[in-house]
Amino acid sequence: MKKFWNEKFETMPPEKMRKHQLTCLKETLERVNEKIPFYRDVFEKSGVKPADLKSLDDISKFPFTVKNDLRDNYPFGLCTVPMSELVRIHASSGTTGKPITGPYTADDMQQWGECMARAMWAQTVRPDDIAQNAYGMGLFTGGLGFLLGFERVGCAVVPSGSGQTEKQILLMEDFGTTVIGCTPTYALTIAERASQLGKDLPNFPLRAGLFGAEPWSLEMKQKIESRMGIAAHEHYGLTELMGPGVGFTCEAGTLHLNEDHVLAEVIDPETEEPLPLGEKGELVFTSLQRQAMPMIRYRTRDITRLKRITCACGREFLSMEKVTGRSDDMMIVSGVNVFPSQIESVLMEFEEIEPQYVIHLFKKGYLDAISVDTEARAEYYEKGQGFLDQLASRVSAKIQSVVGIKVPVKIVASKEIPRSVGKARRILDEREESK
Ligand code: DLL
Repeated sequence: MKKFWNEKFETMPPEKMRKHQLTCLKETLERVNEKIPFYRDVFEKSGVKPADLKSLDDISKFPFTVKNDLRDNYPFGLCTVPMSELVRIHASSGTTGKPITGPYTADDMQQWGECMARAMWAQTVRPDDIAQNAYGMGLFTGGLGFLLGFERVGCAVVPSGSGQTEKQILLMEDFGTTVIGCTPTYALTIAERASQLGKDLPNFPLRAGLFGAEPWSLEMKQKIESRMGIAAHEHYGLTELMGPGVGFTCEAGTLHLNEDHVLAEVIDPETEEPLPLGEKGELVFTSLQRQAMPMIRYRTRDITRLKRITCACGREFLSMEKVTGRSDDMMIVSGVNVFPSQIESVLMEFEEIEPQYVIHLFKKGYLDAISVDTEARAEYYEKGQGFLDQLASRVSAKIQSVVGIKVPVKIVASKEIPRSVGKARRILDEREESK
């Protein structure tokens, strides 16, 4: 059995990869400049033209693209091809305004399937697997992106979609599902329902989970692994780039980027200056092969660092640290920057706490303040309110020691926090109401 899905690209030495990236980048810049008035205008305003790109580092001379540019050019203003060449259009819902469109040509679909198959192969998915695809099927890129990858690898896909949790468990048991794909929070929802139904997931044939689409801490990963009795693998991606398929963890647990398809940079979100490898900042991507809607220096708002390591898996692809949060999820509380992922890591350390939480963000005078609601594991409620209050203050003290500020914690009733079938909504922004 082959070790890599695409050995040539996955193990390409960095120097050779850079040459490949440069060729693709030049071609992409020329194409967007010729076909898309938006790019032509912003390049002109910044005083650059595609011919100025002599080396990969010259990308820093080009302007960024941000979500609002996609909204302003909604729905197809950033497309380089006529509508007749599109074969699929996805969209991300977002929380405000119009969606972000993700159009694909037939070639883009090929590329997407290739990127997904590489990831799945690295994550031990093989043709004899029965793969339950519990990502949302529809406009969201998760479901249909995973379908494409599973089919490319050649496994039997069960397109269950998200939701109908009891049905998911029944299918897993009856079909002998070996691999599941869904968001990490949905995995927890499934595990919880299974245990309520008296079903012992670790004794099912299920052995691997392909999780992504939202931040999740390492502690949450361990919880999922033990509750489901599986190895959890990670997928990273975004609608603007192709959906899932941008980054994936290998057998050694490193998150690699499909570097022949995306050029990654990390910038300081304040100064917008590129940061050296290893420094933490905002991830910026440029599409290298995308036909329908290539992105130039797209600011993801995701916070991470990039690293060039020698990975035990043999892949040469650049690696990226787990995304700990989005800059727009960062809360500033009493002058301290707080990410939901920090709170999550603390909560998950407590054996008594159920991996469910929401953060209330509200106004206290002129300042932003937060409080956390979480649940105890079912059996601890029997110990009475005194125990729960004491547990809440222990959690609060631990958060203070990690984050540096006092955050009130409340242990709410069991199952009070809404369970998610897709991406969890962790922050409840109540600042308008509390003014
Ligand atoms: O979430 C694509 C996807 C589907 C990725 C399935 C993985 C699996 P969007 O809905 O456009 O696309 O959301 C993209 O989700 O900018 C990150 O903030 C977040 N995100 C995605 N994967 C991860 C991850 C899909 N593994 C946005 N860790 C991205 C942390 C993630 N955040």
